[in-house]
Amino acid sequence: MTFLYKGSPERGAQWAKLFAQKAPEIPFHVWPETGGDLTKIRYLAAWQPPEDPARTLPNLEVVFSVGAGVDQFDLSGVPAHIPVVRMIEPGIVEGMVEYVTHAVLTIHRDHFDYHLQQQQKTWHPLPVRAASSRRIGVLGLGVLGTAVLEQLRLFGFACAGWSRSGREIEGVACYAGANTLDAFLARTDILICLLPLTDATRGLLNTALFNKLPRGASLIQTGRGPHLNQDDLLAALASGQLQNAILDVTDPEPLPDTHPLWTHPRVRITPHIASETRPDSAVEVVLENLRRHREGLPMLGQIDRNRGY
Ligand code: NDP
Ligand code: OXD
Repeated sequence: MTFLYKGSPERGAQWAKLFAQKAPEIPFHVWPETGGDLTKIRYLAAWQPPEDPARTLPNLEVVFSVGAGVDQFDLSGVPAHIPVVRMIEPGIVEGMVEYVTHAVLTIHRDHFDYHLQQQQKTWHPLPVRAASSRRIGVLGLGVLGTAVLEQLRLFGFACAGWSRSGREIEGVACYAGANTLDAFLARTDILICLLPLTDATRGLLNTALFNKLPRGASLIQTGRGPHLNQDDLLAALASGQLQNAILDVTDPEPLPDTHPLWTHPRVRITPHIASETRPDSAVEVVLENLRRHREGLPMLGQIDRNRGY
């Protein structure tokens, strides 16, 4: 029951150390070192599996994504009977809550304007708006969207979220399904994207959607680059339909040097760091999932391959 890690070698070394401490009975290898006999590999944790996994790792039983999303996986090469498990662990959640809270407060407390003022040596206080008058809307009410809203609610923001099937979150107006999207957008001043990337969500952040937001709304994009039509974003910023955008993900990553988003005064870009899997808590979750798998129980974060998330 050998475990193979295929990702950054530095993180692999951390996982190896944690496995040696917490589960010394499980042989653990960090790709491209595999222990020699690929038929012994039962479990794979990867950002991207090796090519043709069914042939390369013929006795594979579970594929773990080292990230919360699985859109980067080419699942066509992973046989249908093999469960694919995404990462749900406290480190990813805490990181995302911090990032989005910081981004919301940056917009809410007018830091885009004050940054421009500073460049012009201008001292011009703007009116401070009550959090209760600022309407936050989160696309995606999963593990991350829910945690973000639970934090933002504490500041007093008017909070709402949108998902496919609906949720109940205290103090948050929850919208469910495509036919509620327009009403959700119409009441959203700061829109946060925390959707998985699927055929249904690719390109969702486009001109048609921006036009349904109140004029002067802002975008925080922490999903996946291909959710956003970047030309449409530039047009919405130019027309004033959108006021600010904070992008943690782009398409491609990184953007080419000449891309206008890099230097746009109303855009902040970070290099896909909103949150990161934390090896110590991730290994705990993976070990719990290995136990569940051995006992025939459902694993935490097991995705529905038909739904794509
Ligand atoms: P979950 O699977 O827990 O939640 C996904 C949510 O999106 C669910 O509420 C789901 O609805 C909703 N959803 C999916 N498809 C649709 C659709 N077509 N229409 C409406 N709602 C939809 O995911 P997480 O919260 O854990 O993560 C969300 C995403 O965040 C990841 O997939 C990844 O893209 C991104 N991410 C980005 C990181 C970064 O550093 N920038 C780090 C980690 C994650 P329902 O509840 O009905 O199923
Ligand atoms: C993830 C990510 O999905 O880092 O975890 O984006």
